[in-house]
Amino acid sequence: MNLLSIGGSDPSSGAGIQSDVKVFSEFNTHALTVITAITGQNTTSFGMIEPVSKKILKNQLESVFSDFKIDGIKIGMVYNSEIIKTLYQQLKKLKIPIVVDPVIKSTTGGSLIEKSAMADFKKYIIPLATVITPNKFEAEILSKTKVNSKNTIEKTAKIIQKIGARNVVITGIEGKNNKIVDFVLEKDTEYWISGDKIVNTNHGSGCDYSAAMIFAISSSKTIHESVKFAKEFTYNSIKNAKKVGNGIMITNIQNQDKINLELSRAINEFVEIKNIYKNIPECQTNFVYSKQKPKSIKDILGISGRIVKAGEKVIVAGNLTYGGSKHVATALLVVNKKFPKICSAINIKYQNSSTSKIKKSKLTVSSYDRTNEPNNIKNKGSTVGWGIKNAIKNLQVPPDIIFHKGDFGKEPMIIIFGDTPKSILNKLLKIV
Ligand code: PXL
Repeated sequence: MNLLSIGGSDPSSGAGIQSDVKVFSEFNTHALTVITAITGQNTTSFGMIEPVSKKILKNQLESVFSDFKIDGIKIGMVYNSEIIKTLYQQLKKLKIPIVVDPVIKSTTGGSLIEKSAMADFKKYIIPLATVITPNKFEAEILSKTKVNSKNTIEKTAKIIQKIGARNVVITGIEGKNNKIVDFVLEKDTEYWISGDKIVNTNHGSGCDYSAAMIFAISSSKTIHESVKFAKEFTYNSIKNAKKVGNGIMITNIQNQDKINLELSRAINEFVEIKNIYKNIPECQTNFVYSKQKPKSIKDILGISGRIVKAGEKVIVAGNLTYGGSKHVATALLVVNKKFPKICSAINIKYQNSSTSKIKKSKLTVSSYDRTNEPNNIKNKGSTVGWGIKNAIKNLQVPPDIIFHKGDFGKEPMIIIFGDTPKSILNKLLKIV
């Protein structure tokens, strides 16, 4: 996946373009950048701003758009009217998701947009937004409304939606009991998403939020899922913030839930494998990754929906959640009990062409026969556990693949096993 960040350069790498490159890379996507302005700043003070010329801005845009398929765009600092109008000319005809982070002031006090450009920002940039992510302060300025109650937050979001953003997420509202709440206004619904508050002053959290948001939306997550994803990602980045310079801390996107990140990355790669839709079974696909020594499927991360076929495309319908998969997670649990290194699995369609490829792959393969399944297990519905147990009974080394050829009304299936999601992809590419 290629994601484009349009914004300002921050030499401290806490925010702006540099921060977005870090976040996009963490998701294993390719980060493209178009720089609108160069700032001089660090963790203690904000120095100069020099906007780039229209000429080089246009040339940067043409460079990325003429070469790359871009899956999503994040717009951050835009600074002045000339930049805003130039961006609009390039972006107005696009049909890809755009997240607008309406940055107005930096934490250290710098103005990130000229006052005289606010009208053009509303006229040209806000209507480009699939999602706009103002904090309370930014929402007040955009809507010219003071936010001091639930009602005024809703009213403010509606004003911003009227200006042209399809979905509005007002972030970081102080809630009761040490909670931080985001308010979400979609086309026809509105709701609040609450999370724990962390008290620290940091540089970069807004950028992390909107960057994670464009990744989630470009990965076909719904607005609701994307908000939850961005919120959790940002929570972790704030929790892990580091004092790198002499002033405020910089958010740190490392040390996120590694299981979640590795699986997200692998799912991303999986859906982009050419013609992979042909390998999605009727019951769809799940891809799971377990904590060490799982006790139950609650210790195994999986998609709460499935990876599904949509024509010749494959999309992820659902969220990564512990306990999100029953079938594939149960299979993994059984294998992991005997072979504790095996922590990841995916199910794909069994087809006649699979047999010869599996043979050639030299992977360790086992199988079970569903027609031998005792009736009491069939009726209880725990077939997969029974089948996998049978398939590994005589194995001395961990299985790479376990398949079955179905039963009356039951679809044949392959499950691939491995230590990590990445190793699953390597095995998968040998047999599809
Ligand atoms: O966090 C907003 C932001 C965005 N872009 C740049 C910045 C900042 C905050 O300082 O410097 C370039």
